[in-house]
Amino acid sequence: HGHGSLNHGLWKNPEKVRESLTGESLSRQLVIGLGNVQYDEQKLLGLVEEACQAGMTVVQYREKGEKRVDFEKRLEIARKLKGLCAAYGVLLFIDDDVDLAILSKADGVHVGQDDTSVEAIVERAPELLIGLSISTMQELEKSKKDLAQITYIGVGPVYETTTKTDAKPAIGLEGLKAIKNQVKVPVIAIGGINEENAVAVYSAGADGLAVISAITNSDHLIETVKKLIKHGEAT
Ligand code: 3NM
Repeated sequence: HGHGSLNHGLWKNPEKVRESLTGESLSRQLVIGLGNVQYDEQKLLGLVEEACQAGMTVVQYREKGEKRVDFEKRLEIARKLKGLCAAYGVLLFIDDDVDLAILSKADGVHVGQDDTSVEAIVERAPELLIGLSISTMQELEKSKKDLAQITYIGVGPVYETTTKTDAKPAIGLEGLKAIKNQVKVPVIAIGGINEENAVAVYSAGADGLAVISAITNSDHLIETVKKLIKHGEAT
């Protein structure tokens, strides 16, 4: 792998992340997306703390769908997450909600193709790091001008996922490679990634992994997180 030695610290310092936008020196990252806490807020905070202890480098807070808690509650949770993450040097990204990211003093915001534009985020909140989802070559083409402004692209779904109900078709390792070959910005692979396929995903060129169910369904979270990270170091 061409990215040289592991250095999780790069992502532990937002300034450094911003300086390393070319991706040349960025190391493997493990992003964990969590949210929809209406079922159990304490469980969410507990998962995040454990994952922080195990070496996760970024957490993305995402509350989706009809059942999500209201904005005030989301803000309360985001602020708690920020405090927790900051204590471990882990970055907090907020999915798809610039207001929530600003008010919770999150490190970044993650947007999809149909969410707030990168341009609008930069204008409104230049301090925020930005992650952008890209699923196809067409989306990549459409997003070319945004690439210089963002921290990473989320590419997927690499494999079928049951977590995101409106996910696009799986692009496979070939789809991931094709996009990786076109960009300098770090590529975070997402969708159906787990302990079994992580090595293949890293081998295809991913700079990091983003996972949800691999963590939420794991009954040995710390081991799972450590394994996902270790697979990146070995690849
Ligand atoms: N975004 P799991 S796939 C949130 O392709 C999300 O943009 C995707 O969950 C995309 O690790 C996905 O359980 C779900 O498959 C990831």
